[in-house]
Amino acid sequence: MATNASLFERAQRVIPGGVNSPVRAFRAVGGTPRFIARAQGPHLWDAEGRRYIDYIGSWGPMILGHGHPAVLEAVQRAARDGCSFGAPTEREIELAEAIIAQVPSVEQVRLVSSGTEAGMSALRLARGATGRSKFIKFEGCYHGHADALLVKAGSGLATFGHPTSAGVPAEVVRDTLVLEYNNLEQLEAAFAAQGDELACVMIEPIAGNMNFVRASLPFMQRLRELCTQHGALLVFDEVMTGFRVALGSAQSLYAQAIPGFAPDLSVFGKVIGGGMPLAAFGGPRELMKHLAPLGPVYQAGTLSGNPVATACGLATLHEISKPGFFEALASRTQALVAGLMGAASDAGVPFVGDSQGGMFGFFFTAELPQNYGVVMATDKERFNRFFHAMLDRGIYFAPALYEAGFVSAAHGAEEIETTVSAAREAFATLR
Ligand code: KE4
Repeated sequence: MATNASLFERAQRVIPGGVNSPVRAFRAVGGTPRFIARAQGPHLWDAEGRRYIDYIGSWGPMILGHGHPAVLEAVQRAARDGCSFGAPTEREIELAEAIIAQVPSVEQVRLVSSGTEAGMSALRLARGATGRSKFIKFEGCYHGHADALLVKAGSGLATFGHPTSAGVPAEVVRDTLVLEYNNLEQLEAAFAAQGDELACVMIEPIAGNMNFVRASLPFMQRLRELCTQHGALLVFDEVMTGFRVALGSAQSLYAQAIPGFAPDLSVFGKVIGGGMPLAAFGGPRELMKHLAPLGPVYQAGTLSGNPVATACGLATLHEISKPGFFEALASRTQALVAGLMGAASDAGVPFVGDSQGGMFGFFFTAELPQNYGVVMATDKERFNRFFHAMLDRGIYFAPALYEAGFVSAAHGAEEIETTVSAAREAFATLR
């Protein structure tokens, strides 16, 4: 029987780093990645037959758990009718209608195949619609690997970014301004200096790419005001939070707290594809009309709106739209975080967590971090030891301290209890 180690060794011969996405290689936590053979409900099984409770859920999509019967049936039926046509289908209309039904700020959506493609296209649309090139993103937010978005803060305030990746020419990120998340002072200064030159501000409303950091209400309210005042578009990257933290996505939470709040463009992915390659970006007709074939902003894709992926996404959205779904998911996720915090407190280990809907995060520190710098200053050594102590006990958390975690509807009270009791043992080793 192949082992994780033998598969990893073989994979590295033919795939760079042995993985098709870097975070899967366990380089942040060390050790050998688990090669997954199959999954069902809240569980994964690796190549050695070892079972894990899965808190990654494919980095968000598997909100129903693995192998939901209604989703499987929809995917099998769709595949039998044809895997791809390169022509419009009714199901693309149905999925667009299902997304729009839950997100009042979106009147039209364009379906694509990945969050990167959706974020890249939303940026191009914002630039095309405003005729401006500059835009703001925040340190610690990830919007996919399009060149203009692979950028870190420049030195000092309101200076333009530097590429975070080789192969990205400096001129491509010359118009990308990177600010500190939740930093009102930097936001005010940046808009004062060049607000009228900004095409947009792109933000993860709850930043799941620095584990779990909420944008504060004062920050988000001021961001909305400044964008409106200067004619810059507010782009919500909800690839991770969309249909995950609430049925109406994160923007519905801000709209509850800030009357009339809405972003101008939204980016979705993960949950809306139910685990198949599907993402989307959308907004008011006034903005979406700039897109080809109507307008001059070009964007296209061979597999956009793929008939099997749309079937998977539709079946998923149908299930999560059922009454009580998010209340049950949120209480299960809250029970997990409360259980972990209680176990850490009993062991005297500085540990704090937060959650919204089916998304959670935790840090080895006393207070919830408000920005990337604080997240990266938390206790990495303890995180990595905890990760492996839990993995050894059959609990699979995200293999990096800057990643979020996800609970599915298939995680029952038993899985939460098993996880918390494993954590009690793991925290005891961290004293
Ligand atoms: P994809 O191109 O990976 O489908 O989506 C990019 C993306 C865009 N926006 C946000 C907020 C995202 O979280 C992502 C992708 N998330 C990562 C997890 N941190 C995917 C995991 C990976 O890169 O393998």
